[in-house]
Amino acid sequence: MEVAAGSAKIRLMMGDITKVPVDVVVNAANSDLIGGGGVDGAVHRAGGPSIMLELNRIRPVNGCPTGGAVVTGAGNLPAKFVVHAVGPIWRGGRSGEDLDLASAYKTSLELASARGAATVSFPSISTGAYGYPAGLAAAVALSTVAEFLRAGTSPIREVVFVLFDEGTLRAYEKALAGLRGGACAP
Ligand code: AR6
Repeated sequence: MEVAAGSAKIRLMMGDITKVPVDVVVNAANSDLIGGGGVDGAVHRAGGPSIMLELNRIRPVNGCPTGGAVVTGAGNLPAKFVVHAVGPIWRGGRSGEDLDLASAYKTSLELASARGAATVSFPSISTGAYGYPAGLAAAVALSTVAEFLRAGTSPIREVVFVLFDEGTLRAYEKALAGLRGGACAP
């Protein structure tokens, strides 16, 4: 499934994000940037040790705050760069999780744009170990990406969400269909 956002497009697919060739792969990292399970584990396994070596050099003293991100090379991944984005841990929805999640996407898109990326892939940040409900996360993810692309200030031509399982893909399809609905002029 794909939709236009300004002169760019947003595409959804099911798969393993480490296997999809793009300019920039976004990883769902933690504040300590020390690797982990889920996408983070897969990115470091497939990308090889150079990614962690680079993180060890650039890691901020207090880690990377929730909603923030850092960039490294992509090692053996079929990409030029990896953006390591820190999504929020779900705490029930009243702790600003939506703003933090939107910030993780926006910061990633800004960093990818600054590297001249034409294509960017995202996993479903925060909906695995961090427990963010997929339907709510999908709405935040897609509206944030669509707004960014519609502004037309970035070299990014395509954002692809690489979703790992059927349920997450369905949640994003539903949210993307909602996004396509009519818009009201201000
Ligand atoms: N490709 C695409 N999506 C994947 C892949 C893959 N190879 N592997 C898992 N997913 P998670 P989070 C999906 O837990 O919730 C890590 O330990 C997964 O099914 O990777 O942001 C970090 O180090 C789910 O739909 O990220 C952090 O400590 C989605 O990716 C913490 O987990 C996100 O799941 C971050 O938790």
